Amino acid sequence: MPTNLIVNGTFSAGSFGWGGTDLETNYRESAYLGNGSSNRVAEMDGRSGFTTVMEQSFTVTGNGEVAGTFNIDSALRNASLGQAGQEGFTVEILDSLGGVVGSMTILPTTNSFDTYEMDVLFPSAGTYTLRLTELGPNNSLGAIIDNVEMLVCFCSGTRIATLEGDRAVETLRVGDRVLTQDGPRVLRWIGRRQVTAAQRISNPKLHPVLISAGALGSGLPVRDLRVSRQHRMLCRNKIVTRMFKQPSVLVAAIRLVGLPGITLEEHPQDVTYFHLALDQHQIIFAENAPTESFQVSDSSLACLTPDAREELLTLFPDLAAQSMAAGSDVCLIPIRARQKSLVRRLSLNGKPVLSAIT
Ligand SMILES: [Ca+2]
Ligand SMILES: [Ca+2]
Ligand SMILES: [Ca+2]
Repeated sequence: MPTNLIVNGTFSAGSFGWGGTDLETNYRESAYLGNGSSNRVAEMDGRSGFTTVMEQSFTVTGNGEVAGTFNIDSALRNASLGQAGQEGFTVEILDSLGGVVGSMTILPTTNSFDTYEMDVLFPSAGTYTLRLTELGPNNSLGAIIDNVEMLVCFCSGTRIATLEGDRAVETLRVGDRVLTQDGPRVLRWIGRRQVTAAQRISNPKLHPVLISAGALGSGLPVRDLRVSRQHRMLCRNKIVTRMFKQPSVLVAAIRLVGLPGITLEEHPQDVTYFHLALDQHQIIFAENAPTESFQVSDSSLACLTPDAREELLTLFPDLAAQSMAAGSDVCLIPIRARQKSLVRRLSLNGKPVLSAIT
């Protein structure tokens, strides 16, 4: 499912998310096109004598090249004034050094919207800028734009270890056999929650924790891994053994933030969280890093949409009955203060979350 990296590309929130000069984003479509529509749009020629530039930066994540598609709707308000084909704007997609990775010129010819599209290949993850610059007679009459989108498919969805090898989480189906630390187990339920950029802006607790490749130690995870804040990762090292008298414990991802390479990812992009439930709470492997399967608990149920919660509890009463308590049979989950204490000690000693125990 493609993710739209542009914030407020519909202008329903005025100029929110947009920067540049001489922005004109507060009028309704009918003000320009006289068609009665109350849809909010922007004009690419605010004032005569001022060149309108509209831009916003966005972050592309993933490994290697990422393919995207840029879309924009545009019409020309003064198409009947003999300036059709002269008025318009340029579109540029720039990398952080100002290099152009994609560009096009749009000169609309009618006073109704057409959709313009451009393929963009991002050479690597990073911050990019979309810039629209006014072209043509600088007379405060110009192209109207709406529905600006930079769609990127993060096909590199989190890979989960299964009996058939690593598979992108979005391709998993109920009945597939997922590898756990106790061997293969049947996947009983998959929960999916799409969080939009707007929801993330209004509730920062919806931001994922980004665990960069290798940040846990022992080369894990093998690629960047994003998990929800309360999703727990396995910690296995000598400090764990010393503190808990057992080799491994589960710690919520949010508590690991601040360790090298583990950050809260605050870019407002759409994100989809997946929950994989087996017959029991288990340790599974995401990008080869040991992590927990979905555990039915009050806090995990709170993360689900009401529909998903009802589905889970209705279809799988056993799962629901299994572990409403905070505990788990598979691995110790320390109380919050002890998790914090563990992470503090790892940080002070410069020790990774995962290390070989000899
Ligand atoms: Ca709009
Ligand atoms: Ca202008
Ligand atoms: Ca103009």
